[in-house]
Amino acid sequence: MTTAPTGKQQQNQWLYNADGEELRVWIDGEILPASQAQLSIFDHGALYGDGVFEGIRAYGGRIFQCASHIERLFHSAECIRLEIPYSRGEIEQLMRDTLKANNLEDAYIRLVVTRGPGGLGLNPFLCEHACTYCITGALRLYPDDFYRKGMPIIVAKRLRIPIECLDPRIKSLNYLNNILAKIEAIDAGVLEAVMLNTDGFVAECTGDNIFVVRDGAIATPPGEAGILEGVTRAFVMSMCKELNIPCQERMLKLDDLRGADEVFLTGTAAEIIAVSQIDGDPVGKGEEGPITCTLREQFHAIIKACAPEG
Ligand code: PXG
Repeated sequence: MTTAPTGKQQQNQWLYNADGEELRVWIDGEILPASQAQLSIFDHGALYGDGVFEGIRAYGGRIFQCASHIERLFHSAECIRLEIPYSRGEIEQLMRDTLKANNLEDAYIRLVVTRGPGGLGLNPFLCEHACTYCITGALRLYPDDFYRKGMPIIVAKRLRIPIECLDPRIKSLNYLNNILAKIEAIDAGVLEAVMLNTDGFVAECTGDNIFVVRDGAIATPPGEAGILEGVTRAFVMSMCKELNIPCQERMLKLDDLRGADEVFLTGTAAEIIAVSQIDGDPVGKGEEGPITCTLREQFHAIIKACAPEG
């Protein structure tokens, strides 16, 4: 039985390192102790969820798929007509500077760009300037057990927001759609929920993409299903190509999940993790299957082999 950390303990994980020293964050060009960094209460990121973000990992001092994350950040910003006040190169540098300020090599990086301080009123163009900040800290993964045994999930009643309303390809600060599905998962005693789109097709989980394996072939929903096109998802698809495992993007029904030999999730935090049960029913043999295991081991081998950058 794993005891879930309290909110305070979770917050402390981002405020202090393992030695009890306060972590530093980068905010609008300054590096400050986390407790001293401030965001205005008038920031439209806080008032309206108006902003974009990225969740990124560093392994052995190397920022994993750095260019893809930066590209997605700029794409998300462009979609909401938010101008990021830094170049792609400056964004990469500020992440490196934050890691360095905290002496971190294996870390989670949260990069946020908000619309910035403005008045009460939706107009984003009245905001003074975008606010950019970067938090780095220790990793927060699913319990170790889950990687060996697989993780139970549920099917959320909450549907993924349609592309026409708010394209899930935009990684915005508006995560309530996912949070409401996550609450369903927690209420059901599990950590993740798969969400369907309004046409009844499988979209994704609240913070992870989903893959099914049947008869040795892999499939995952396409962008048009209403998903965040995950960086880990793209990496896994390229790994499949290398390993000669057929992998296609196609629309999936719930029955494709229920009748699968294996189901696994991918995400920056989760990496690759098997699904053992859906709504209490076992997937395949109810444990991590051979293809998920191969991909997970290959993923770790690649990450380990990444030589630290100079
Ligand atoms: N779908 C959604 C809705 C996500 O938020 C993914 C898929 C996987 O994408 P990546 O690019 O990470 O492979 C995500 C990513 C967190 C956290 O703090 C969530 C994500 C990533 C990192 C941290 O819960 N979600």
